Amino acid sequence: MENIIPKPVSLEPGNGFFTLATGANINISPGSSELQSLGQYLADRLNPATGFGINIIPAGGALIPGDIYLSIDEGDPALGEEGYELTITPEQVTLRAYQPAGLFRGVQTIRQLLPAAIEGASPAQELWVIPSGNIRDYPRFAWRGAMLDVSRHFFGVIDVKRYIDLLAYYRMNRLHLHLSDDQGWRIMINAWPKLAQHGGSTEVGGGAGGYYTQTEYADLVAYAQSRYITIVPEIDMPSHTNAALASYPELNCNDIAPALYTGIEVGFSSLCVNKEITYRFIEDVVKELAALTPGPYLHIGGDEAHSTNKSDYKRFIERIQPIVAAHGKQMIGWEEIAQADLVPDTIVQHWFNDGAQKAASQGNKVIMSPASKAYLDMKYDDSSPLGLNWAGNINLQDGYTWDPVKILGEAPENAVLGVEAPLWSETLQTVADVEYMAFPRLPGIAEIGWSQVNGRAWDEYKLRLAAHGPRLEAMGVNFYRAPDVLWEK
Ligand code: NGO
Repeated sequence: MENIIPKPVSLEPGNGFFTLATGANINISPGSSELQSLGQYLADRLNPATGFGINIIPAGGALIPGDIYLSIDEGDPALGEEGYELTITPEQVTLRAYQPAGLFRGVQTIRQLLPAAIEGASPAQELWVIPSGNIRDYPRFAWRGAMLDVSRHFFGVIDVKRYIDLLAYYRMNRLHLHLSDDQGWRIMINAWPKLAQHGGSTEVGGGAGGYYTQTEYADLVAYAQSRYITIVPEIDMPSHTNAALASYPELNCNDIAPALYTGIEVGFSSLCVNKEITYRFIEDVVKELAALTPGPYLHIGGDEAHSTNKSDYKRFIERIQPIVAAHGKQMIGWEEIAQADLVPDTIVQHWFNDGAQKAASQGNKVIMSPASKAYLDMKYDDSSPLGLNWAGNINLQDGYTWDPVKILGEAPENAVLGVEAPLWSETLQTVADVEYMAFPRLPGIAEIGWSQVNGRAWDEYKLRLAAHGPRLEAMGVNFYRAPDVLWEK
């Protein structure tokens, strides 16, 4: 019971065990289609390894021994959107929440309380027991995210769905997709089809690249939604735009399209900020992307505009802000955007300078992704075969032992919306590469985002993490077996 990640707010062990056995059902109340899907999600996690064929039924009057109960009836509003209460007795497993999202987070805790073999893909010989006890749990921060760079190397729908499932297991709730950069444009925009067709046709190292059709993107969004994860799309501008500039000559100040780019330098490209067509282009892109994105956020990048002068940059950001708002979205940008005059609801993402601190002092909300702690693409140590090291190496302890509200200096703590772990893919070509860099650092970031700061310590966390080795193995995750953790077998 002690090995849950992220660590729950409160946990009281009880006496005895609940045993999941053949014939068990998942009872839902109310019997809505949303809870039916949620129950099915849990059954789909339990059925392969147990072979039980667990079904979903609407909860009746008397409690059935051996069953699991998921309920939002008379849920406690104090649990908030994502909190839950889990009671395990030898007779039943009862999960209650105020909202379905809370049930979904609690379902992850049920998974983690079962033996690690529950994550296996085929029936295993195991006694499927859950220790008795009570858990009451809710997140510290509203924003617990990961970012995947699908531009430097392209990752298809199946790969992204797998990443979504792993985020869900650690109760994260945002996936930021870095959909465009110098090396590739990864989403079809019908008004400007060459962005994807030409701008998406390669990647770092010269491989074939790729892009999501709008149908594929919508499928990803829906898949994430079924895991109560919000997709945050990013189109980077005015820099990191070579793929777009290469696709349409008119976006360049000199009307000449540059060649596609497959290296890893940053900051050399810029949209032509003094041409009106640039803003028509952005208007079209934002319009289509906003229509495809049910989540409230749209990220416009804004980082490292080294080839745009400061006053042009400022005017540019101030012109983009109302475009995003006009399409009903809340704008997010990397912290460089704090040089511009921001409207109060623009969110600023910290990575490497003091822009977020300035924005927070002015009343804007910030997301914390400090490069030296939260960048999953930094090497673990000098011997890491993948990754970059411009922000230093980040071993597991460095990646775990920081507090998002302590990074901002004098800025108010309540400005911090939460945390996000970016994974830039300059050096990552396959899902195995992605997993190797994300695991096991990502669960640490998930815990920083979810768990209360009191009671968190590396020495205790690393024991819990050790117990996740067999779970990650059962899921087939290619994780880095860091030598500072005594991985359980
Ligand atoms: C920087 C840069 C990205 C790189 C990344 C590599 C930001 C916000 N912009 O982070 O283009 O891929 O570092 O670590």
